[in-house]
Amino acid sequence: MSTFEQHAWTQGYLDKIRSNALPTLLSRAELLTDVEIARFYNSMLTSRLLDLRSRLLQAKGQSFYTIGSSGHEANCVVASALRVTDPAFLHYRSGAFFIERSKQLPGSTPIYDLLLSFTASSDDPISGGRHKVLGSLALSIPPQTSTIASQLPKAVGTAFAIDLTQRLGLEGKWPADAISLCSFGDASANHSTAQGAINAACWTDYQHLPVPVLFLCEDNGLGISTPTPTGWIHHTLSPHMQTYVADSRDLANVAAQARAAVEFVRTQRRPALLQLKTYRLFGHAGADAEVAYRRKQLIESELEQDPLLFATALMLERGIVDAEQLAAQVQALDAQTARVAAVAVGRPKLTSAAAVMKSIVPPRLEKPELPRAVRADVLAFDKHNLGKPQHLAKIINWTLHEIMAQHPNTVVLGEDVGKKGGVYNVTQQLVHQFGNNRVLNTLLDEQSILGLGIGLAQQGFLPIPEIQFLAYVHNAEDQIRGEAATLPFFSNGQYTNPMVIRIAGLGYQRGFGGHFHNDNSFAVFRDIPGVLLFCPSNGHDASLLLRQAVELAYREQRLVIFLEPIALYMVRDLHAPGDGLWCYDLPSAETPLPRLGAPAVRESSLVKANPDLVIISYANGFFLSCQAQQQLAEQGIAAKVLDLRYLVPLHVDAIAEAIGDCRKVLIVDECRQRGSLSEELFTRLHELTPDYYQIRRLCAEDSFIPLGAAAYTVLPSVKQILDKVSALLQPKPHETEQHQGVAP
Ligand SMILES: Cc1ncc(C[n+]2csc(CCOP(=O)(O)OP(=O)(O)O)c2C)c(N)n1
Ligand SMILES: [Mg+2]
Repeated sequence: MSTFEQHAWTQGYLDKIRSNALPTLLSRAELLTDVEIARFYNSMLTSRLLDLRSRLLQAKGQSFYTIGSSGHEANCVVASALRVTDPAFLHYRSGAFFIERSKQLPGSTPIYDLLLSFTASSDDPISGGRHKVLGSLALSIPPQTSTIASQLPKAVGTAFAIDLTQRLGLEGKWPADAISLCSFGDASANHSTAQGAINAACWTDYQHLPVPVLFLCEDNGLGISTPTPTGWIHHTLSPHMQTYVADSRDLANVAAQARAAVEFVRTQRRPALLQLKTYRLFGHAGADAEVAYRRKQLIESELEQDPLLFATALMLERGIVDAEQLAAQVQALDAQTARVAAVAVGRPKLTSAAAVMKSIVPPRLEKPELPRAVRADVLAFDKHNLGKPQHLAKIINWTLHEIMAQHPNTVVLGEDVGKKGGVYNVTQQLVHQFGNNRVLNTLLDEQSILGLGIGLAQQGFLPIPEIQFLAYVHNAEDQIRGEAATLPFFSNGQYTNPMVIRIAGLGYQRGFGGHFHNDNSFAVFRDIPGVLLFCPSNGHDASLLLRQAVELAYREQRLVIFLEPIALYMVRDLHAPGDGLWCYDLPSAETPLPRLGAPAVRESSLVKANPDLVIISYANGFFLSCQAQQQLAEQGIAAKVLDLRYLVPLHVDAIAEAIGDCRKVLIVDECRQRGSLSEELFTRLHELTPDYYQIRRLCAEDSFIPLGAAAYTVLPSVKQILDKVSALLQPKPHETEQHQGVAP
């Protein structure tokens, strides 16, 4: 649609009103009062004029997003059936829903707010100029990103969380009788994320657990250029839940179906589908040349089905206004959007990286210190082990017990975390101590687990989801990357989802599992702004780091990924069977938390004024480096070994401080040469003090991990560490100071 056509549309619309060239009504809409019709009409028209205005602004380089709601505006009727306190996770075509909901909150200024969003002004009350999103804190509309269907898992999670709050007698963000709404397109309904979320809702409902979520499918029959087969949405979705069907051209029909659907979900606390027939007008977005894939005739006949024309006809037919009054209303509203747009384009923009990045890290909250749990009580179930040094898995388990006792709003969730206690017993006994409302055995779907985590967090819980193996986070990573991590960013810090995601991972499991149970890449977390990644190698640090992660989530609303090296879960000995050197005491409640970003330092048993080299590692690599350290000491070489513990972000100053004056550095990274932390560490150390350090890397091969003993052929070993050390200490003639960072 060109600028000319946009003006032409308004003119043509006015002509239609004046000449009464409007469609025949499908019903007289007896159900609706005149006041309701006039309000819906206003929301629909406002949304339409804003769509057109956004395109006009874009033509002038003043607006940056033109995907609109034209033909979908009857979704405003659904908004009116809901309350402003019902969280709504919206499709990008739910503009009229947003406007209608604003009317439930006196003082709202939706036209200005939306225009600020289109024009990317830092005054935009939801995203602060970072994206065009439909969102508002006051209206309970968390902002959505552009990834279709990614909001469905958290909408389901939110629904579950609302009723969980009641079962646990806690205070939540959304009230006890709230319901969760998510809208999405018909093509989006096919996405595995949507299917997974709908399945998760139905799986929960099937077990008679409350999950009050309304799925609103805005079915325009197209996904960009791909038609949705006629009847497909009904065929694929309706067998699973109570379904309501409505046509946007008949507002009374939409109201009846929407009210019934909302009533059902609210009173039964069960999921339902509202299939709303919509019509996509003016192409997919501003830049979409629809004629390339759709017959002109079809485009024109779709324009005749325009729900706004039907609403217009209803206004006139019911005699709410006459044609001239209505035309005047349209012109007045159009003029108003033009005036407000003129103001919005002049409002400030984000002009510095610091301003853009301000909301990557959520704001810190002033929260009371919670009393620590009484250890003897919390861990009484394991009293014969208490007081004795333990391996990593048990110490994490004990720490989880203490955390859950201290923070009444923590919830542990994941596959098999209940009675089985997780694959490696890390969550054992928790369900017996805290009950199955706080230890949630989920279905097998990582997207739903993380979506539930986000929903719980938005409701005010402190969720601790578990992903069984690192390799299995990948098919759900968008829930972290595109949803959880971006929520504070796109809401200017107003919405947050603090949580601690525990993931068991990394390689070296003796003779077990092959690649997927020994995945040695966490590169996926390293480039997500704002996310923290902790990785302990031993029980002592694990306990402190887990407490710190929870503290950061509790107080600073942070999203922390807690990576646990599976191969070290049960390890007790370091050098020889029975030495018990990898068993640790549970740190006392008074033990101070480590300085964020500071590596743990393990000095050589060989005392020298200065170490001969420093080995930097983490997790299994740290364990192997400690073994190497002893052998080096026996050879008269003093190696200081650092355990990074905090992997994202890297605090290079703290690392350099721990290295001290030593120039020779070996990085032992159990992840692959390409994409592993070693690359960043090497670069950052070099950038910090150019050419000061003489650095070597020992990494895993760029390979997947095979089964059995073959696994060790591609992973760093103690022998390789020793070889690297000797190469580093006795450079060969061709290795010069400039020739650093040779791949292993
Ligand atoms: C996961 C993902 N894949 C692809 C896209 C690109 N994309 C944006 S909208 C869209 C079509 C969505 O169609 P539908 O769900 O029917 O919504 P409609 O635009 O028709 O309202 C696609 C493929 C995306 N945003 N997200
Ligand atoms: Mg569609």
